Parts: sequence; structure tokens; C-alpha cells
Amino acid sequence: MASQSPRRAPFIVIEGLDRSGKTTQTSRLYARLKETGTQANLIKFPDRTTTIGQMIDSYLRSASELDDRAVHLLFSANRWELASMIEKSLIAGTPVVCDRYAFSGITFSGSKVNSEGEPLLPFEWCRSPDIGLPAPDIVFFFDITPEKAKERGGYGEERYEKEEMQLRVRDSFHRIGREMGTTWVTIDAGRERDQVEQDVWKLVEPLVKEGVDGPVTKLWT
Ligand code: Z5A
Ligand code: MG
Repeated sequence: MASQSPRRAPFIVIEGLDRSGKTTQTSRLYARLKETGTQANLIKFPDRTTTIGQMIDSYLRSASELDDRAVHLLFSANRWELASMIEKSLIAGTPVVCDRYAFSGITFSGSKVNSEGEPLLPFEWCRSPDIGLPAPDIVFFFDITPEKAKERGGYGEERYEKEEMQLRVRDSFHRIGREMGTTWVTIDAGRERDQVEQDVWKLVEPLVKEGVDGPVTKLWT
């Protein structure tokens, strides 16, 4: 009888709009998994700790200037730095919980416009450097209205934290979501922290318990 290949751990991504609570909920999910006996790996993009991440950090804080294409490629390279770690972790049975991923890369760069309001970078160009990255098994898209985001202290001081930009980003996330199909789960992130946590947990708990069949798939291949 052919031996059954072991099931691997899931790759869980929380994506979404600014101030939607991604960092809050990835931390809660990580802690809840730990409490229930599962040690996960928690990662975040941009990962500002690496050399590439420090260049991104400086750009986001407007402490340096970079060509729009160059910074887009740095965001993608920052993910590729962790790609093999993600894959190894999943195969070894350790779930990966990730705060923002390639979808943020496409939506933010693709939402930059010139003074006439025309896109600076084509959508397909923005997507191409992330093709082949480990694909998430589930993406929670945290949706929030600009009004709710404002109640949480506004968009902050960084480069992309402006309302017109955020509205274009929101449209772009909705477009990607339609293309992603069933792995994309939209969450109303304008509710109480505990309600959002509960919705995420309802889908993550069985995924972690049962594991995932088959190899780690690749994004957009
Ligand atoms: N970017 C890009 O251009 N290309 C890429 O490839 C990637 C990113 C990966 C920095 O990202 C920028 O990089 C970002 C996208 C771009 N630009 N913008 N704009 P970041 O991830 O480092 O951004 P951040 O500083 O972590 O902010 P954030 O992600 O927007 O916030 P959040 O993680 O979604 O929310 P939070 O920190 O968990 O919560 C925000 C506040 O709301 C905080 O005070 C919480 O206590 C509060 N909160 C959280 N949940 C709730 C609920 N449910 N109710 C009330 N209050 C809440
Ligand atoms: Mg965050």
C-alpha cells in the first residue's frame, strides 16, 4: 500500500486596509494558537529588521527617496528573503501567521498616481515580482471604512497614509479578492476586537487541527 504523505501546516495571511487591526489580530491569533498548544511562526511585512527592510523603513518615513519601481522591488525582495523559511516551516508542521503579504505590495504600488491622477505602475507589472512566492492557504482581508479608520486615530504620518490613496487601495484589494476565489475571506474589521478574533479563529482552528494536504503551492503560477 502506498504510504500517505503527512499533512503540512497552513499558511495564514491577514491583509487589509490601514488601521484595520491586522497587527492586533495576528498577535492575538499567534497567542491563541500558543494557548491551545500550537507553536506558530509570526511574521510581518515589511520586515523592517533586514537590510532591505531598513531601506523600506527609511522610504516610508520619508527619510529617503527611491524610484517607485525600485521600492516596489524592495518590498517584493523583502518577502523573498523569507520565502524558503515559510516553506520549510509549513512542511515541518509549524503554521505561519503573516501580517500583510504580496497583496499589499500590489495594491499600494498600483495605487500610486501622477499629478493627473493616472496610475504610475501597471497592475501586472506590480504583480510579477511576487509570482512564485509561497501561496497562503487562507487570506483574511480586513475591510474598514475610512470613517472607522479615523476613529482609530487616523492614518498616521507615513508616506501612503492619505485618504485618497487608501480609497484606491481599497478598490484594488477588492479586485484582487475577486480573482483569488475561496482562499480570500473578507472580514468586517470595523467591529469589536473580540468579534473579529472570533471570526478568524472559527476558520483557523479547523485548518490547524486538520492540516493541509499536498505541497505548498505558489502564488499566481
Ligand atoms: N506596503 C507596501 O507599500 N508594499 C508592501 O509590499 C507592503 C506594505 C508589505 C507600512 O505597513 C506600509 O507599507 C503600509 C503599506 C505599505 N502603508 N500604508 N499606509 P505596516 O504594516 O508597517 O503599517 P502599520 O504601521 O502596521 O499600520 P497598519 O498596518 O495600517 O495598522 P494595522 O496593523 O492594521 O492596525 P493595528 O496596529 O492592529 O491597529 C491600529 C489601531 O487601532 C491601534 O491603536 C489598535 O489598538 C486599534 N484597534 C485595533 N483593532 C481595533 C478594533 N477592533 N476596534 C477598535 N480599535 C482597534
Ligand atoms: Mg500593522
